[in-house]
Amino acid sequence: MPDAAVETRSSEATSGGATQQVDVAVVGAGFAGLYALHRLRKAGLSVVVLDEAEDVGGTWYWNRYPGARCDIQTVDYGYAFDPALESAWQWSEKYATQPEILRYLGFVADRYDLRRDIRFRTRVKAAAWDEAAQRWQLATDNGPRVSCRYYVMATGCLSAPKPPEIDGVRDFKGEVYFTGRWPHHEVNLTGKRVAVIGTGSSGIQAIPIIAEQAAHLTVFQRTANFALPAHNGPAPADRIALLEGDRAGYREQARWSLAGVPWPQQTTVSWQLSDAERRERFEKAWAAGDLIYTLSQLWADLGNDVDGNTLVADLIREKIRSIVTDPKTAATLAPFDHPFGAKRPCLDTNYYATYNRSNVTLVNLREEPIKAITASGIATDRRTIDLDVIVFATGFDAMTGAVTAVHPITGRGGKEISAVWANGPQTYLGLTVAGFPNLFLITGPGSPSVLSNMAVSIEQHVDWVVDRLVALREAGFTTIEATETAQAGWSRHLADCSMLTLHRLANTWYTGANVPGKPWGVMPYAGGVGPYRAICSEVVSRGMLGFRLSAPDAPEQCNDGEIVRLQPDVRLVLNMLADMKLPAIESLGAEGARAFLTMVNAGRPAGRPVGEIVDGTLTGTNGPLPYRLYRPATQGPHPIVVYFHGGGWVLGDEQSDDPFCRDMCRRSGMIIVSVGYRHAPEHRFPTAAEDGYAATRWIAEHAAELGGTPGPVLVAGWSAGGNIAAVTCQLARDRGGPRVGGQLLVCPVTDSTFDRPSYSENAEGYFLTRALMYWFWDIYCSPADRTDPRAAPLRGKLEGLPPAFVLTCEFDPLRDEGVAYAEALRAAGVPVEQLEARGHFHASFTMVDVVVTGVSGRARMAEALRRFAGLPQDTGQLRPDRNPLPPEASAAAE
Ligand code: NA7
Repeated sequence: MPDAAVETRSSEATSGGATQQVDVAVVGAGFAGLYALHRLRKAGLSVVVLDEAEDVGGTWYWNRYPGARCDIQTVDYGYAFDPALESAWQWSEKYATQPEILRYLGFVADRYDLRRDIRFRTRVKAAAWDEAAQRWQLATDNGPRVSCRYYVMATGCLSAPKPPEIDGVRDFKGEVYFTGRWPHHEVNLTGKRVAVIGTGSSGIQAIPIIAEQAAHLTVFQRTANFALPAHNGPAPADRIALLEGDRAGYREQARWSLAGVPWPQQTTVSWQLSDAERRERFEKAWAAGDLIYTLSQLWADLGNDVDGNTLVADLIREKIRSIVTDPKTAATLAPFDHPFGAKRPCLDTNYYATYNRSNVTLVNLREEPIKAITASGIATDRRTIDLDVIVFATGFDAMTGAVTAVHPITGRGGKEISAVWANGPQTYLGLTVAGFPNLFLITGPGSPSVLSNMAVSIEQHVDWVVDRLVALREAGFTTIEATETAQAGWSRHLADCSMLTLHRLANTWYTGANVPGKPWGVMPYAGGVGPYRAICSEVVSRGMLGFRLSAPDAPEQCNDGEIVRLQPDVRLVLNMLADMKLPAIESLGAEGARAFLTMVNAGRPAGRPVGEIVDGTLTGTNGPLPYRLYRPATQGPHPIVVYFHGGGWVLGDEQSDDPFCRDMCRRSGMIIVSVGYRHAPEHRFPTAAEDGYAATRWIAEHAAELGGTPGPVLVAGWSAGGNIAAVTCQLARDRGGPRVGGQLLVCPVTDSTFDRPSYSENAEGYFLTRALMYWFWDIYCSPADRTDPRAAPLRGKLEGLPPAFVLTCEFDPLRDEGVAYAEALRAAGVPVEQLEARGHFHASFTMVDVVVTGVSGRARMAEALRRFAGLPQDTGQLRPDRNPLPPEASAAAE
């Protein structure tokens, strides 16, 4: 058996005395390294590629286990930089086998005459930045050392196999194989007793084939994984027709898509579909046999919401039960501890049906862990299984292993990258690392990489890097290095992006959780291929933002800063609004602005279902006011929250914050009564404030009729509605009731001056503009009245008010007056919880259906409401995002 996880394969040849001098050294001759070589050469740079394999192929050179195939359709899985190459190569199947992919990469190497610059059978033993020479010096185990100006790690994300982590492997007298280092000679398993440990993609592809050969196969499963049938065969005619109809357009669409495959963005959410419609969509996806299609095309909330995800997970579990005949085995195979897609799902051929064979046994390691590997087999804590062969399909030290575990990389000041990354990888754009000048990572941690079609991401990375090297040369610079500021900003952006997905809810190699002791964090960029591409371009258009460029005898250029400070979905929303070139709301007049808001709201999907929605009328000071009541699905009576919508006292109505009211109702388990208070200019100050107070009093008095619990009501509001909620608390205190148990103020208007910094910093570009706020104030309230605490509650007496939760957003003109109100309340002895939401804008938290990254803030608001009402904290049943988030993920949204 091999001595360790990795088969010994390189000879320790002596290094030659000479040093090979090149502009660029690339490690790895797989998809990335080959394209890098081609582009760099075309750019007139001298290049050497180093690879310890005997030939090209990278990951596809080593992963030769039975059944190894790609799981992105071949129509999408290949180079797209040269249409002539595309026409010259014909894939034989929908999903190509490893030998065919290897042939393809060999074909590419021949076509562009790449092998002449590749040193095979050559492992880089160490790479060090030579400060004096401003070059990288590489020690190799075969042939001369290499000195290069630029060092490119094209080492792949899944190329460093992880050790077996099970005692006794060395004692086993039979054969041991690792899927990631499968021998190049034929492995004959016929008639043998074989074990496969691991049921990730590699195990799931290999198991059905091994079962056909082995006398008996025992599969050791630690985590049941989701697998979909590949339905391999000829490439689907519709995709081929799409590609051939407009090849350039198809490829371009892939480049700007979310996952690197040109599927449109799904906008229908699960609750807009009936059970039958969802099933129909699911069956279509099951028949299509396509991971990206299934992950992206069923319904929009599948990938970012646990409830939306559970709907598809249940349907897959149903399929598993229908295929596997033994109910206990079916139950063991049904994934239960992570959302579908949170861990990389697999594409299989006959995987589940394999367990119906009489020569296959499934061992559930969650019930009977392996005690040790012995000389004759595997001992669990219940039995001993005699074996001839053990196959480890236990995966990789993904994303970082290919950089840190391959050879020491020493940057500025003698710092090693493995030490710098001790608490998790730090990169800028996933492409560069501060302190490591002229080092580039292709599909490194922090890039879309494994959450995308690698072929598309690799081309984008290589193009970006080579274009930068050419630009550097033209500008006379020789060194490029990311700044610490840019890198720290990128780490925050990565964590923000991870809130768009459910990857944080699974123990997976995406987060490092598969390697004992590895720091936790979603490593790939989850914001999507298209947005990532746009960001990389923006770095360039903003003068190489976040990079330090230098040359021995030239002044340094450093345009420092963070490329993305907004939350990723906020960025998309604001970009979309900017692209629409809408007229300024204040230019439309009150009626026009109202019509505009109605039109926008009509285009949004209906909010999530709640137990019941009742429209009614309450009695205000001068007559009836409409309200809309949202009742939870749980047994009442429930505490009541009186809610005031946003809209600058001019726009909106009791229905306009519908998605937010539904969300708060579901999360808090309380009745939300949204009040249709009167608006300016028809009803100027203090009508809205007085209506708010009167409505609260009426609702408190009629709580029992509304299904509410007796006792204090709570108030809540967003923007101008936050102003009304705050004012209502003051009026209720001063006018002898009703009793208010707490106030939730979301981006509230609290003052009537415009000189706080947020009014200038966020004056425009973030949806709520300074000009719009001026307009609202002018319509609502004459200057003489603006010091009245009913207009500017910050100017009122704050002692004796109910506890508050105050949420402010970084990119909101109202930010600082919200913060000021929270501070003033606290100074007045009022208990205050404050959330200053980083990267968010004025509408982030009410745009429930669009701004997914607001989820943890909304969960905290609901918790505050429950606390105000004296309810026990959420037991996990009320929240749509009810899986516990790792603390890092919760913190990320703030
Ligand atoms: P994966 O997806 O990391 O799968 C590895 C499997 O091995 C997985 O089921 C692991 O269980 C299991 N495993 C890992 N270590 C152990 C130990 N010590 N004991 C028992 N079981 C273990 O790697 P693959 O090679 O299958 O696929 C990698 C990617 O390549 C794939 O996602 C595609 O993108 C292509 P766990 O889930 O960690 O409990």
